[in-house]
Amino acid sequence: MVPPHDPDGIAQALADPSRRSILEALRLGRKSVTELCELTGLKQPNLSNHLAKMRAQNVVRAERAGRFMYYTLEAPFAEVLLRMHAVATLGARFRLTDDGGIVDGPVRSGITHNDTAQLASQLLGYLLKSDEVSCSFLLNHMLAANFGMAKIYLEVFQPALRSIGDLYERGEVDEAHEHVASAIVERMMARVAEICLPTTEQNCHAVLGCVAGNLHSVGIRMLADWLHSDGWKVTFVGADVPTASFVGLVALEAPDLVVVSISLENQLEELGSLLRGLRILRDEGQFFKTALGGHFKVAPFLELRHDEFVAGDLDDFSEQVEKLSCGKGD
Ligand code: B12
Repeated sequence: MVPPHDPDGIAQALADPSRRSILEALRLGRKSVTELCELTGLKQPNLSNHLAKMRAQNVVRAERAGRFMYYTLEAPFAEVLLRMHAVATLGARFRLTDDGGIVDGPVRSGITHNDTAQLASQLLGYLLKSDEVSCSFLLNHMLAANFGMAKIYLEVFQPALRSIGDLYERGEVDEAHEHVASAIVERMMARVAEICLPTTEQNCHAVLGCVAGNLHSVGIRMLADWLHSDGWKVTFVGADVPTASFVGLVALEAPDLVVVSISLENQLEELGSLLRGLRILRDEGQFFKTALGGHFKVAPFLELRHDEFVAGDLDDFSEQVEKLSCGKGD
């Protein structure tokens, strides 16, 4: 009997250009045989032959709807492997032009520059058009050019999102576009985090979340991804965390570091309550530091204790984290 998600099946499919083109087409979603013929350029008997083999190996799944048979990618890891393959062979089919377009072409490396300011402005253009496919090609380019996580996050994603904020302030972009842009960037970040895996283990644990009322989760997600890639154990709680349950989670998980993001002045009161709750845990014997940051600069409003610190962006945060020692309570 064929085991579920036969790894040899997906390896064989990746090694075969025809099967790979079928899988690439299926990444776009469920497809009929006719659609697959059009997308791959394969003749139907040849296509059906490949589909039958990949079906037997549980690489693809078939389901009938009315008169038609539809195919989908079966193994979740097929998607991950395909992405890695796409990065490795980037540009074989598509290339991005410097002015932001995508053209078909046999050029291996599409973008002819690695200037992050220019890449950020290209990304901004795609985000404003809700063009996730072009965003994805842009990310492929950066991964193929071996940009690290910090460079992609700080020099490309962050400035593009901040430009969206400037446009919002001038009334040129609305909340819906802000939502679309941050959702696309979050999905791109998930791809980066999947590739930038930790190479060491730090024996350090961080809990990260936004203070109650703060919906801006992208920035703190960047910190979480960076900590994870640096070997930390990470508990990411996300946006708008109710204060009592934030404190409850910290009590339960006993981390070395608690990271809190705040974006607007009206969240200061909740931040005050959260800090009080965390200080009680410390007074009761838990050892951890608290880092504060985000769009709203808390420094003039809160008096911080020796075990609490404020940082700016990811660069500043990572510098301060490098100096921490875990598990010692100092
Ligand atoms: C996307 C976005 C949203 C999205 C957020 C979705 C999501 N899933 O995150 C949505 C649509 C929900 C939103 C809502 C609002 N937003 Co908004 N938003 C933005 C935008 C465009 C991008 C935010 C972002 O992701 N930036 C990129 C990340 C990487 O940068 P970052 O968040 O600054 O994070 C970095 C550092 O701050 C730091 N950091 C972050 N957290 C922490 C924590 C610690 C401990 C440390 C050390 C560091 C740290 O490290 C990060 C990485 O370097 C900004 C514009 C901007 N200038 O950033 C406005 C912006 C933050 N929003 C703003 C406003 C006013 C709002 C709204 C009130 C109205 C609106 N625009 O819809 C609501 C309020 C929501 C709420 N209650 O929190 C203002 C805030 C102004 C202010 N501080 O007074 C901004 C600056 C836009 C503007 N110019 O007017 N927003």
